[in-house]
Amino acid sequence: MLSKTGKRAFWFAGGLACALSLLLAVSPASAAFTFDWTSPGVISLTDADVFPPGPVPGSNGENITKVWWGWSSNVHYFRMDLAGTPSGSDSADSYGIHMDFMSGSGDAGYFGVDTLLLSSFDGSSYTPGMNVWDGAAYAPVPGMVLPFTGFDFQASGNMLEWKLYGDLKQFTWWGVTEEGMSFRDISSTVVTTPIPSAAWLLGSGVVALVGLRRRRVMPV
Ligand SMILES: [Ca+2]
Ligand SMILES: [Ca+2]
Repeated sequence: MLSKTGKRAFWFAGGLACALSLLLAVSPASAAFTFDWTSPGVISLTDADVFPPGPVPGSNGENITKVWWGWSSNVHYFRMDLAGTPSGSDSADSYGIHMDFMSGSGDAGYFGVDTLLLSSFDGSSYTPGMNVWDGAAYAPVPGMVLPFTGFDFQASGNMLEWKLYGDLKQFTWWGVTEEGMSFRDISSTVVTTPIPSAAWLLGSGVVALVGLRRRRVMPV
């Protein structure tokens, strides 16, 4: 039997172990968005470094090896894996997700791409931003004119992640690295399927309800 003090020490030790394991679980070394890249519906494409779709990169820090997309609760997650961690001497000056989700809008000379999620790299840190085709050029978005409510970015070694808040329809995108305004690497095209089965079920439920209501008010 443990004494009162012994019991207290036991629970304290247990609590400490729990707290430590929690700290380890969220340790910044594995900092990443909470998104689970093994969840159903995730698309991942390994980049083959062929032309097309993109030029062969000049260095590991510019070389896209894999791109990822996932969707959860009105948030789109994009991920770009590189052959090496970008550094001052081995990097692209821009890492981006180039998207086309609005038909009839976008640069006709660039496959109708209308939205760029960009992260400029200065050799040590990233500056994220979003540019949208304004009819003549890709310009920073003054507030969210698109169906987005915001975006987020973070990098962990050779893994870059963008998080885009908003409900979008199906769209296409690819990962791009650029140096001095010229492409270094372009990944294969990803076509998203952002409507999960739960939303389809809800949608058909709403349709059924509307049908039911219509039938009820139909004159006899
Ligand atoms: Ca590549
Ligand atoms: Ca477009």
